[in-house]
Amino acid sequence: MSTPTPAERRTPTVAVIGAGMSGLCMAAKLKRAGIEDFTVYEKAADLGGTWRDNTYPGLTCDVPSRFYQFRFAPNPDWSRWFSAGPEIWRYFDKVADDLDLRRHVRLSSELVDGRWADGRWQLRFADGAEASADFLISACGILRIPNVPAIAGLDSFTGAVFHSARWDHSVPLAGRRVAVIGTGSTGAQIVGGLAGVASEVRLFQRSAQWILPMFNPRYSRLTKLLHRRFPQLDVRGYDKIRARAEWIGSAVTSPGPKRTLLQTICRLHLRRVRDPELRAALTPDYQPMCKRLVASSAFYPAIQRADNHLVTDPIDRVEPTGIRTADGTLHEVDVIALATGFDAHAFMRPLALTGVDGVTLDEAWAGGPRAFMTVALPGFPNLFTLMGPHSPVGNYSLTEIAESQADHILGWIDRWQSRDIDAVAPTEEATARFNAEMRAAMPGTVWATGCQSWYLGADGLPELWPWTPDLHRARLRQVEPADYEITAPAAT
Ligand code: N01
Repeated sequence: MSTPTPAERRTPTVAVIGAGMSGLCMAAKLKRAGIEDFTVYEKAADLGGTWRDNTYPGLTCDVPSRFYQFRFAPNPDWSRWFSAGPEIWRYFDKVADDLDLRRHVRLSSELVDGRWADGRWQLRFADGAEASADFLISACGILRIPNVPAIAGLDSFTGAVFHSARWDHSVPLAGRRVAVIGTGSTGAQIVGGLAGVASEVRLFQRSAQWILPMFNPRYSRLTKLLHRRFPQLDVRGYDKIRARAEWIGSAVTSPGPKRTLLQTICRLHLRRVRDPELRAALTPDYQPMCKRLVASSAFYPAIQRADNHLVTDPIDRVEPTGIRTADGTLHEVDVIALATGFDAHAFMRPLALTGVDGVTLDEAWAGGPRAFMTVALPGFPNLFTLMGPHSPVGNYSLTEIAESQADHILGWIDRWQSRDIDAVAPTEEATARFNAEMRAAMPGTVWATGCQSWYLGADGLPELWPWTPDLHRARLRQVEPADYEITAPAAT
């Protein structure tokens, strides 16, 4: 078949689910590829995803600002090495404006059902609206559905109680007693953020966390000026930090001196806690980096304040005026903040998807979420995922991962435009082989060294990309046609 002329190339209709970081990344890449017929369906009334939902005190992204941005959308104006949540939200908002993405975003539009029928995705929304698309791209985010723990009596509490991702800003905190449940990245940041604001903070710790120090200087006016004048500096900064982040990534995925060095830094950092009893209580019983590493220079000073308390006795129940621990103590508080994490295995669910032969996503994922190369699902043609199962989501920048995945997806859309394909999905064999390869590589990762975390699947094994982010990028660039079931257009 001869190569189609530009005029013969087809124009696809693309539906993207979610206007958070990765949905906006996909939208920007589509636009840059000259594709205009796309819609980003967003369930909420505003764009921004995780940066819209998370507004808790102390929220700071622990990935450097210069690397937590799109490589194609430099930002000379970052105020610090690590940015606070509202600044990042503003960045994505500005990207949407600068790249004219907003008119493609349909807000308050929750996709509830998608079916592959007659070579297209047939879509139905919560408000009854319908649409169809040649490609369906899930950019729903991973840490989206709050995990509200089943603690007895939680409903009986007479003060305010809310999850960290649903922070209730109408509740005053100044001079009040606040309980924080959970010691992940979120809990650690909230404790730092509340220091000196609340009259007392009680941190309920089920497991201690290793914490990497995070120095956070301001960018000078001169740096901002230079970056505005020479945008290449921004890209160079991005690449430099990416190389450093790759270095950390390889420490996580294979044992050796790099891992030992990072673990030693965490152990030395813990020495900032002067009281031996408190230090012992804050010392985890597993290797640093087994859970996602928390990065904070504010946490240890905050937890050592006289008005803050670490509670390590297990929670027995919540009562109208506070939290009763197993030792019988009632910890009276005015506010309970649940920093208890998310359902990291839902991905695009509860959205109902039906692929080839009427197979539903729930059926396909009965044994747990799985994908081929983090981006595609067997039996679900022309469906792609950003931040899908097995993405390398550790302490690395998700913006970079989203870009690699979006570029891969664009490659398939380009083949569709050129009339090389009508539909594509990975084969069952390739997906099974990829999952087996992943499992074989897991024992080398630090996540498999014995701890509980959201990285683990139902069978207790980690579910993340077990190699370096570098390899993720490289493998998404190499498409092996034999790994895919491709429907070619009918000959004319
Ligand atoms: O959630 P988590 P998170 N009773 O799942 C505890 C990203 N993030 O929101 O460890 C008592 O890590 C649970 O205890 P245990 C980042 O990827 C990024 O903090 O299971 N405690 C744990 O301490 C991060 O990894 C940034 O024993 C209960 C905590 O709650 C991810 O979000 C900032 C409990 C949950 O920790 C999730 O972090 C913040 C119960 N019933 C977050 N149930 C950046 O800066 C759970 N816990 C980029």
